[in-house]
Amino acid sequence: MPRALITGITGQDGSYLAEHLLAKGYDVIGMVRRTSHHSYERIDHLIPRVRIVAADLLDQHSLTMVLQETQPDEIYNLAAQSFVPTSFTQPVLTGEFTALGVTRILEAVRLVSPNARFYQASSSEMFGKVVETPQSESTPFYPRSPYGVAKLYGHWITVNYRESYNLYAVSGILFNHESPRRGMEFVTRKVTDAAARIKLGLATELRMGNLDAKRDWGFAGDYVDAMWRMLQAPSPQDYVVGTGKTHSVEDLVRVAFDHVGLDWKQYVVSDPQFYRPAEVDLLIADPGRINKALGWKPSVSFEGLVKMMVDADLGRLAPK
Ligand code: NAP
Ligand code: G4F
Repeated sequence: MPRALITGITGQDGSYLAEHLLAKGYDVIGMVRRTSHHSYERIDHLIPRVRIVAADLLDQHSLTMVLQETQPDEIYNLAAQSFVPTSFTQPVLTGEFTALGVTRILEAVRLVSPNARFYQASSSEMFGKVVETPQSESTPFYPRSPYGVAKLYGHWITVNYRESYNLYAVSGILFNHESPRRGMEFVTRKVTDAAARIKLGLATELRMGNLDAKRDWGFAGDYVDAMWRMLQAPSPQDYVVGTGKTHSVEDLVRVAFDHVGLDWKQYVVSDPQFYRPAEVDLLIADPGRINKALGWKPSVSFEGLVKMMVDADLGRLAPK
């Protein structure tokens, strides 16, 4: 039975990846950081099928000890400070988690588990102010936030450890992926939750930032399969993962409100607090490499994704 260690198992992707690997017969170990209360809402249903171990991206010794104790065959490094606006208000902490945290775990891999296969959760935010459209593995990077800059460090240190120490280490450059388990502050979930609340009479308006920004949005359940495929390939390579289609935030709002039979223009209010110091205007993936080399394709359309999320929020919020 292959053994996998997932950092960030309590997050959106960690929960889907744990389900995916359990279904494939893996022994799954999830790394969590110590908090005063458990944040296991996304993985409650998987316990005790996954083993939980404690460590922190800030603490080198704890990462080394986890690898020594668990001896995984595959390591998925999903843990990070992942919210772009927080990276503007907490840029140093974001760098510690999202940039240097990658070096810490790679150091542990190099010293303790050099034969393990390593996946780094890189991001389309690294393309930022895009210099080419669509964006592929060869597109130059131009990050636009401390988060994007930190992810770029994590990306290059992964490439560097692969080339320097011959590790099987890959970087998946994933475009935005969403689900009913998405954190509430990200735009998709904020919108689907608000559409459901307004429909049910629990809210009266939705305060938003830039409606013109465009993203390549897919379903998180599809993207964890791409992560797994990358670690099964005969040789380590980096891949862009996205749908190849882009939509504006306004499209997102329209589809969500249409789905509950409401006119979005009557409820959406522009609020300066949700605009960013620097914006990423347009992201759209060229997923040609992963399509061809690993046979990966997305299974959920943009409209299907938004409706799935609205329906899940309606189901959660409706009176029982
Ligand atoms: P998420 O829901 O924000 O989950 C982040 C995870 O990291 C949580 O489990 C969190 O634990 C953990 N974490 C944060 N700081 C930590 C620390 N110091 N030590 C240990 N664990 C820590 O993120 P996601 O959407 O699942 O994304 C997974 C990864 O993919 C992230 O690295 C993200 O940056 C990257 N990514 C995401 C997308 C996307 O569209 N979702 C696209 C490209 C790349 P707590 O529960 O304790 O907070
Ligand atoms: O949902 P978002 O906060 O995601 P963003 O910034 O694209 O980052 C996400 O995707 C990245 C992959 O490209 C990940 F690496 C990262 O970890 C994260 O998962 O915002 C999407 C867009 C932005 O252009 C933002 O300005 O929506 C716009 N937006 C407009 N109004 C808003 C809002 N975003 C949020 N969060 N809240 C608003 O009210």
